[in-house]
Amino acid sequence: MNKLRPIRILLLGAPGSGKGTQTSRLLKQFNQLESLSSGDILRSQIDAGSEIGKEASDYISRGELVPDSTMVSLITNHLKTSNWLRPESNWLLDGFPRTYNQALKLDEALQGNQANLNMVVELDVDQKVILQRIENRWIHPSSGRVYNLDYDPPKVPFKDDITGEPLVKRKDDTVEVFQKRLDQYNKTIEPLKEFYNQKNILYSIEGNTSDIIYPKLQQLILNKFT
Ligand code: G5P
Ligand code: MG
Repeated sequence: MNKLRPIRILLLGAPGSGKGTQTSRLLKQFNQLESLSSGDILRSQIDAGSEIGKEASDYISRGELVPDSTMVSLITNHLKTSNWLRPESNWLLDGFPRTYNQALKLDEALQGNQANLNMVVELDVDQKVILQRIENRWIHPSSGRVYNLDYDPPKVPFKDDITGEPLVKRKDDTVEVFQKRLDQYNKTIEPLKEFYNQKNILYSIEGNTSDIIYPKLQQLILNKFT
């Protein structure tokens, strides 16, 4: 898979649509890819007790978005320190940008370095099937690995497959907060999609399971980047 053109993908999708799940599958298949999940970064800042973590914690537990200015500086810093602002870099973003304003700022940072996004994929999953997934989700906080007690259970109950460390529940995975996250997503997604549609890099993949979506996603990438 190393002969592909540089791949720079953004995954869009409602909370629980499977962005993290698709990301781990893509990383296994396309070994030149690295990924960045804005939610994982925020959760690690919270665990570390940093200033950003303290600020973000309240927003996250209420199911609200962390302010754009905080997100833009956090993520652009990460892009710089990871040396991703290069024309030949390959990476995948999960969860950032998720407002029009964040998209504009990211675009500025990328354009100046000839490292534009070249594919934006919306995971289009019926929102009625998502809630149950969230109630059964357990995560390994330090790696971001995601499990589901029904769909993708750990080999040993409540332990991470790789490290054996305990799995935890996310504080925002309650019915009430989840509904707010979903409402928030529905309110902000259209302008974001329109922004990338105008650049002709927006794709949408429909499917009510990750097993239906993954082969389509894989094919889309192979078609576009080979
Ligand atoms: P996050 O962390 O970015 P969300 O809400 O965007 O959170 P989330 O919940 O992480 O997205 P996901 O990654 O799309 O969902 O889904 P996933 O974890 O892969 O799958 C969900 C569950 O379903 C898992 O248990 C998985 O195993 C299971 N599953 C997957 N596929 C299937 C299937 O086919 N069938 C079944 N049965 N199960 C399946 O953001 C969190 C918060 O951080 C802040 C906000 O406060 C946000 O609410 N934040 C930002 N704020 C402002 N700007 C930003 N850019 C921000 N980014 C984060
Ligand atoms: Mg996620």
